[in-house]
Amino acid sequence: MEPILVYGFPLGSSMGLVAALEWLGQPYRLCRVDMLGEMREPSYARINARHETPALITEEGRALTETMAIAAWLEARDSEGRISFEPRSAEADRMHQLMGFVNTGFTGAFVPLWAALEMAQPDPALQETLRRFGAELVIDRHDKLEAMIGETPFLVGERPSLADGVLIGVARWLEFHGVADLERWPKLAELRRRIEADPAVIFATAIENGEQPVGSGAFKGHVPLAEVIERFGA
Ligand SMILES: N[C@@H](CCC(=O)N[C@@H](CS)C(=O)NCC(=O)O)C(=O)O
Repeated sequence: MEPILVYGFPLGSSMGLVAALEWLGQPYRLCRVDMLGEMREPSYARINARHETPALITEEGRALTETMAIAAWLEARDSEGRISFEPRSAEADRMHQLMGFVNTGFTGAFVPLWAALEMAQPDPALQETLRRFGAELVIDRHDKLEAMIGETPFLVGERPSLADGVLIGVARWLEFHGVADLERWPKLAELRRRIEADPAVIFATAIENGEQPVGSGAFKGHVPLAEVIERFGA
């Protein structure tokens, strides 16, 4: 069977992995999950006990969670070097370094902002503190990412890689939370424009929006969440 990427909407980090699947060009399916609804239901724990997306159902039907593990799974199947680089090369090391930074400090910086937004029992004073703290963290992590961006068109080299995919699903949260003007980080602004203009990212964004875009041909359709849970859940 084709692997199935379980992706979350709205604004899931998983969007970048959908783009990576398009770049990879091997047959895959998708499973769409409303992160504000069905992902919180007890049955979703059978796919990910931490109630998070993304998750990947492998060709053997195993549920694999955590972005970095899914990225490693994709990299291991990238025999044509479409989304990654020669093992043990400087490019491969840099790609892993950037993915590690984006998936930890950069992504984590947004946690206080999400917490303030999604607080079940509103607490204006705490929410204001979280927003201020989150904005400081996000700006600091953007400063650091800006300093890590080199002179190449994409994060590592001339073409998009897993590092660009992991970044692009998360980076748009800057605007969603209204933290700062992206132009404050000129290299990142240019990089994001380039990645966002890529056909695979346009495809992934349209999928997230519930549209039916025409992709590379690798996408073989959606599988309903109930079926994924029933067939592959723990
Ligand atoms: N460490 C996990 C974190 C995944 C994560 O935080 N996913 C978010 C969506 S991008 C999520 O599901 N959050 C739970 C929620 O929104 O309730 C990974 O890297 O895959």
